[in-house]
Amino acid sequence: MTTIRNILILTGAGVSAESGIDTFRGAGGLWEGQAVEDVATPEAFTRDPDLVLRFYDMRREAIQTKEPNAAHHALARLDREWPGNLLIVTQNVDDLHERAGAKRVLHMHGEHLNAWCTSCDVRSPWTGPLIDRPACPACGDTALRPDVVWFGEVPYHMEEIFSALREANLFVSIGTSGAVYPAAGFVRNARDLGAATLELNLEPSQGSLWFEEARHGPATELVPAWVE
Ligand code: BV8
Repeated sequence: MTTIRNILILTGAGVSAESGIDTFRGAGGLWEGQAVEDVATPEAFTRDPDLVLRFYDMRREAIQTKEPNAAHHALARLDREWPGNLLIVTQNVDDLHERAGAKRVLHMHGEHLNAWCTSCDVRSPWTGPLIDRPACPACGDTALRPDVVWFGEVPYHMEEIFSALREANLFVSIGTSGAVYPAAGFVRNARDLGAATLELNLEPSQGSLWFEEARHGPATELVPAWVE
């Protein structure tokens, strides 16, 4: 049994569900009846920028009223106390991992609380709406978009993520449906590279079969129990 030194944790919308942030594909659906591929794409932004900006304005405002839950706090504690390498790769664009105190966090799909200027390419912290086309803090142009990775765009931090996958002895996937790549393929990369694999999710994900172990239930129960 390899000693667990390096842990790679992948989180998805399910880790924030109990904080009141809707998941993408759960019942009730986050996407206001829109197909996610119709809103989270550069084509949608070109076709109907107001629709996309309003959608992200609504979500950016909503997350600022939400609090981290017991799963975020347990992961932050693990991050503080774990002596080996530990990396939380989140698909989420909320900041609940950080607000729970986690430090070693990478947002592979971007962050709601940043705006990205398509004119000067600078990303700036942003909490307000973008629908009124505010001026970029860096260059003054009115060319800000959500700093979020849409379908067809390249996820952030892939180099760092793959080098953490190569080092990992344990890969834990928490609260994700395994519907979106390349994140959904990480469990296979981890296995091929010799890591142990664990899924903590409300129900079996699309990738469940690839995990050596899978525990099903709410993250606020499963994650603190696993961290203990
Ligand atoms: C890329 C934006 C190239 C942010 C998102 C065909 C085959 C394979 C791939 C593709 C293909 N066709 C197209 C692709 C590529 C595409 C893709 O995967 N499409 C899918 C639809 C097939 N991927 C891309 O375009 C990506 N880019 O591939 O570039 C590349 C590749 C490698 C290296 C370099 C370049 C970019 C994808 C990013 C898209 N952006 N969001 C935003 O608006 O928020 S995706 C969106 O869905 C989220 O960001 C998230 O990442 C993703 C998955 O959602 P989940 O987080 O899993 O949430 P979901 O609701 O689905 O599931 C929640 C889970 O939680 C459920 O299982 C539920 O049971 C569980 N749960 C619920 N409550 C709880 C719970 N668990 C525990 N406790 C609870 N209480």
